[in-house]
Amino acid sequence: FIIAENLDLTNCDREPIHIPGSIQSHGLLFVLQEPEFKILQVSKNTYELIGYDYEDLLNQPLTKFLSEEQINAIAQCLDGDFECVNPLKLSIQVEENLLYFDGIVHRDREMVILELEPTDNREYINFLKFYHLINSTVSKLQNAPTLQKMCQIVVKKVRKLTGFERVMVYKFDEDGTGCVIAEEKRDDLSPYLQLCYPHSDIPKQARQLYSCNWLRIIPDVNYEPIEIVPALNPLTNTTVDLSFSVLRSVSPIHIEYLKNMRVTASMSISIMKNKKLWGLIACHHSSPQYLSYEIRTACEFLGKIISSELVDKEANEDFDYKMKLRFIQGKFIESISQAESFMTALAESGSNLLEIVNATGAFICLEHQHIIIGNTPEISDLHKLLAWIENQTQDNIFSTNILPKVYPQAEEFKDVGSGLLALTISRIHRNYILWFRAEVIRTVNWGGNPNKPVETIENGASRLVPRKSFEMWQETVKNSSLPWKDYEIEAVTELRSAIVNIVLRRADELAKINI
Ligand code: BLA
Repeated sequence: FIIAENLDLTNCDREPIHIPGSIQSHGLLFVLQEPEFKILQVSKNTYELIGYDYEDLLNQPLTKFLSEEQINAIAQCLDGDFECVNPLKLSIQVEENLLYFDGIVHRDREMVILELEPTDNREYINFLKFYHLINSTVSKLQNAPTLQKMCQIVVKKVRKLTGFERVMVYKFDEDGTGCVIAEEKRDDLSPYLQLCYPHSDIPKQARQLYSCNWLRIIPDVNYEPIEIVPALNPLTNTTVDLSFSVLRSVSPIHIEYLKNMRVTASMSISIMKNKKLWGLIACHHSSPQYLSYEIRTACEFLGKIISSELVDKEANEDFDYKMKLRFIQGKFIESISQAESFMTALAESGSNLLEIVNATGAFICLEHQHIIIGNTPEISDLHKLLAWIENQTQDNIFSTNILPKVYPQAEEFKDVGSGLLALTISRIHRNYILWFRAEVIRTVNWGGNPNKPVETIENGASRLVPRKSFEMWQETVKNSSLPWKDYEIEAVTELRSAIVNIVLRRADELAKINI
């Protein structure tokens, strides 16, 4: 195992974050053996929270400080659909005071893990109250016309429910890059909206854990981790697995990241799509923030609602975009089929030609005539590029979103042409249409965020600052454009057959006239 002290930024993926051997200090953790719930392991902070030395609790039954009735409730909770029964409302007599705790219990293989968090809510929250807390939001989320609107509704509601100063939806790309796509925040904070971060900011094993356990909270990053003793379970001889614990101590690297960001409390909720982690609702606060289990559950529930709505909303979005493409394509084909001259029709098509594939520039080459629309490389570069494409492939379509990497001369014009989609209409007549896309960095709208959160940190630690990590993400996407979607490429294939049909029909008509 890599222990925390040996961690550095190169081995983050290997940190076993599910078995830190310690918890955050705001609660207690007990590892229990059934049936009598004998305490096999315990967090060392029992004296501070319930007035018992941890040594006096080891190997003792829970009756040492809980009533039979409370222990029966724990047993029932474990037997039943315990997700619904958590938290248990427990009280513990500590000298002359009766202290109240939320008891959160789950089974890990043959062990039972009981966690206690001090609470002010002594009563079970009424179901109707919980229902009203989120019912109207659930309807709003379901009725949101777009994914973007749905994310905006959720960040607003989570902020209202929790009081966090900043709540974001953080969405992952296929390569693990994460971008902030919705944000609700205190007015004076600088926005993170539209900023993107490399996959390493949330390493692989953390994503894996977050796919199983939907919510995690760090109420105060300045906590002293509390050891669980003995370190190895006497029966299983292993470190206790805290994957499903609510108090799990957090990776020291991530704690450093949060401190560098001037964040004192953090919570994040998983958003899943087709069993994969699609994104997170991420919350920040600049001072400690303790939230009741009930409020956390309400937030987790909202995470589940948006997860179930995602598939439909994303499919709709794709559908709407495809329909728009089809419409533009139809109009475009109609205009060129009616026009006297192909060249004039293409020249007049202007932005329609760009919209067909969501490009930022296009170059049309029909034998010796050329048309340029939007932002493209210089004409001399275009000719060289065309000669290169002719040698690249016999296919009618060539596409790349990393042109400077496959064609180094493109480095010169990557700001307008990091992405290329080339359509060959006729090789013999040298008829081509080339579409270009700008470099991603220029496409992402981040220029309006000049306020740097924190930048005064040295060396290795500076990597753990969101602004620096955003810069690192920029390095990884240098020389690339947004990828061409399959149906954009299909649209171009269809455009080619339409053009070929028009040309053939014209040739036919001409032949008849000549006769
Ligand atoms: C976890 N990193 C996380 C989490 C987030 C981020 C949201 C989930 C834990 C939580 O709820 O706080 C990242 N948070 C961000 C980002 C923003 C944000 C990008 O607010 C931007 C606005 N982190 C690094 C590097 C490493 C690393 C370089 O930047 C390691 C090499 C590690 N991040 C790391 C680890 C975890 C983590 C190990 C898991 C923490 C845990 O659950 O124990």
